[in-house]
Amino acid sequence: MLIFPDRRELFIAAKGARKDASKILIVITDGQKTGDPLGYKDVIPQAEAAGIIRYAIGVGSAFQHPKSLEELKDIASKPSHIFKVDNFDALRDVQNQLKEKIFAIEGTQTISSSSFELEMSQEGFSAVFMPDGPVLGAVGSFSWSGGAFLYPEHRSPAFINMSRENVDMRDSYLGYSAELVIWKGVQSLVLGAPRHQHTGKAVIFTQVSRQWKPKAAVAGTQVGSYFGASLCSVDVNRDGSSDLVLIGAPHYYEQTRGGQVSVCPLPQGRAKWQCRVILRGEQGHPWSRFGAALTALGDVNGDRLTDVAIGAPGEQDNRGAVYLFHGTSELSISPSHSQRVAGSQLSPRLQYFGRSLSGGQDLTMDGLVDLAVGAQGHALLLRSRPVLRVWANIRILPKEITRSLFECPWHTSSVQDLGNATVCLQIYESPKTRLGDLQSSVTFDLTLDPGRLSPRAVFKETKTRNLTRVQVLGLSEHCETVRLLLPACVEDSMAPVVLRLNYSLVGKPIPGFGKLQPMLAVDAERYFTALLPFEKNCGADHVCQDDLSITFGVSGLKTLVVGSNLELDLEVTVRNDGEDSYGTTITFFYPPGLSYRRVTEAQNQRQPRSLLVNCDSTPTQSQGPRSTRCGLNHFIFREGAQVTFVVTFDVNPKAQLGDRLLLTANVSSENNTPRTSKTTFRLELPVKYAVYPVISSHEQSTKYLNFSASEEGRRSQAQHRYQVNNLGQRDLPVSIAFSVPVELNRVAVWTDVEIFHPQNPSIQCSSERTSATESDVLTHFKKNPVLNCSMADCLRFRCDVPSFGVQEELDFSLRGNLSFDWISQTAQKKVLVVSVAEITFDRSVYSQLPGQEAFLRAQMEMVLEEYEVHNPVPLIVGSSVGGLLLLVLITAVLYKVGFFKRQYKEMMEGANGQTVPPSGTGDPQVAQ
Ligand SMILES: [Ca+2]
Ligand SMILES: [Ca+2]
Ligand SMILES: [Ca+2]
Ligand SMILES: [Ca+2]
Repeated sequence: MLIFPDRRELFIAAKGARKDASKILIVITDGQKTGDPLGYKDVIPQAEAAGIIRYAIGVGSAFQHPKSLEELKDIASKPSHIFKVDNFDALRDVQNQLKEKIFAIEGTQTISSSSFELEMSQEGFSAVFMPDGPVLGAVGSFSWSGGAFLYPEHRSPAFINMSRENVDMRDSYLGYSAELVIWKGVQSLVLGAPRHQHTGKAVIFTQVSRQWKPKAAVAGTQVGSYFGASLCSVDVNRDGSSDLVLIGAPHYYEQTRGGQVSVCPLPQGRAKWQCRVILRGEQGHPWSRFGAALTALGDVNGDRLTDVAIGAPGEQDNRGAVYLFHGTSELSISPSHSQRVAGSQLSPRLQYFGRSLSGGQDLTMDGLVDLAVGAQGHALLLRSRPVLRVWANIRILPKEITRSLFECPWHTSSVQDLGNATVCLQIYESPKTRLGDLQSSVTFDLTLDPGRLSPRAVFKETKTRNLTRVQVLGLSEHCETVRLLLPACVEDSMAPVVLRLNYSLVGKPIPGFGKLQPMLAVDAERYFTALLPFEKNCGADHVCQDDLSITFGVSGLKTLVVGSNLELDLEVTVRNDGEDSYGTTITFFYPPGLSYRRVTEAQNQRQPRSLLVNCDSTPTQSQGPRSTRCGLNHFIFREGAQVTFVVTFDVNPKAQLGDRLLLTANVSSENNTPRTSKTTFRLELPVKYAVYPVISSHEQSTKYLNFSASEEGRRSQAQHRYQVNNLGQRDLPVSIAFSVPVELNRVAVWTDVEIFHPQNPSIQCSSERTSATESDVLTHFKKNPVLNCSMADCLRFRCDVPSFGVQEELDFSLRGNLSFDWISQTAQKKVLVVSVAEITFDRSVYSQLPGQEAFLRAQMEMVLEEYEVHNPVPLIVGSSVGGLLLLVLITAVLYKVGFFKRQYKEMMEGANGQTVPPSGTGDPQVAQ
């Protein structure tokens, strides 16, 4: 059935038809018309005349009938405008075909093209009032490139867009949001394009010779984030110029929170537009759409900086929430929110609370800005609470504690009146309201010497360090005076007595304003501190001029012997001949090799308290000079005071200090009195190094020879061996001198003497002859049968060891041929021949370890003895011919002179025809 519509009711201006719009009629029918008195012949010409384009859709099987089909042809303007479908579901396909055909008719010159200009512009999607006139966003214009129309008064509208400059703008939705920016009186327009290149963009347009041109743009970072869906310009310091634009990206995805807002300061000059701070909602709301709505609030916390509100309508299963962020003095927005108002706090039924916001107006007429919040089907008005701040002050009289009160030297201490402290509080509103006198309950705590173990002053009222008050105060100054006492003598009179005030405030609900309750500003100060100093003993000028001096000594030590003196004691005396000295410190400077060990009281000192000094060393590199700082335990070093103490340093036995040790000490204080010659003391101490070389005679030396007076011209080989060791802790150059008698009154004693030193080839030895100092041979030998270098001419060897190493051992042997003819001059049968060895080194640098001097010298004595020959048969020594009798005889002689058993046994073995071990000397008479 089809009832054909009346032309008089359709397509008339009264029903909304535009004069220039195409007129399209779609007739959907399931069969032939019935019950309509008018025929097609009556109505189709009217429709033709009105230019109505007609589509006919036949639904169902009726149209297999030729008559019915004919009817469709009558209805449709063209045969191509006829559609037939089997059922109503199939209409959906037709709808799509229709769309294409209708759009082509509507928007384009040619039927095949599908591009649009302003047909789908959705003008009014966003709106902002500019000084020139209103601006309406038209997101759908030019294939959803978008743009905005500005309607200036008395002029034709201007279309502001980017589509002709940049084909990439297609589907950008420019104009999705619009915001006005004013910089020094010049207006700019910011448009959001949240689908630009899928990440979104915001563009600033400025007017250049009456043309609106893009000036700067900033793009989003995440695909699908809808960056630019919301905009809000903010004049943070309220000087009339916008400082930044908030750009919302409500679909920005993070795992724990959805949506974010970029804080983008306006670009200056040709600078690139960049965003500095990112604002986010609380964790736990991935679908919150934080940033779906933005608004500038005005100043709600009283710091004269604009604050902003941000909607997050998707939080808590779309119940929604609104966040407050404060402006900062750097003309930005604090990245952490000051408050979150959840829709569920206000009503459990609210949905999408925060999907739209409008702030900055005072709708309640109380002087405080309010915030209108849109929710699904609701609009709510949030009002701000009055914010209070407190100004606090404490005056203490008298301004300092006089010395007579706190020093109390002789009389027993009694409680002293210190004076009065006047505590003042002034509560004030910020920002100002029109709410009249606001009352609040203020709690304030006063504490004396907070942080100290025991306070030096107390309140007269409580007799303790604490005093608490709770009072209801209005917006006027409140002052209160409390009295202070000094209960005992004061040990520390340097640091002033501290009086600390802590306060808190709870606003009283304002009568007639529901539950509106003032509050203390979040960032308000909550304490105040006053100081009560002690009078200083610094004369009428109140400037303390100390006069410090320092001296020290090393108590009798003339030379520091490194390796022997393991500790070095400095006895230090510090005096103050001026006014009181504060924070007196003594600093010692010394070379590495010394290290600070301890400080002790000087003996026999009359000092009032036990130890007055403590020291610590600043850790330093192993190289370079070192220092130790010592402070007096008592902070004030009084006028006329003196302190003596002993600082002990360890001396490293391996230290290299050169030939002099320089120690410096200076004394200083916090008085900052200029230094004088008395504040620095220097001491130079000669330095030597302890060494421990030792020399000893070796067992393997010739100790005994005998001879017979008849053996004229016989000579025997003799050797003297010496051993030298370095038992000390450092290397040193040494010289070793050996003296050997070689001639007595021009008769040879020891000839062809040579020196051997097998170990060290770097040793150089030289020799020289020395003359006898005594000449009276008979008298000398009668007294003392010893041939030494006072009687004999000697050969003196001098061997230089350039570096005698630690633990090194050197062997020296003196070898030569000993004659016996000289002995007849002495008229003795038994004489001693002595060689002497001596170690020398540079005594200006080194010092033998004390008590070990004797080991620097050694001597070797060799006994020469004449024997009687009873048998006229010459004794042939060493001959291969020898009978048993002779051997027995020799053995007997040797036994008599102390020949020991091992060699006797060997000789006995030799006599028995066994192998004789080769003898080094070939002389059986040599005792070894
Ligand atoms: Ca500003
Ligand atoms: Ca503020
Ligand atoms: Ca208000
Ligand atoms: Ca003075």
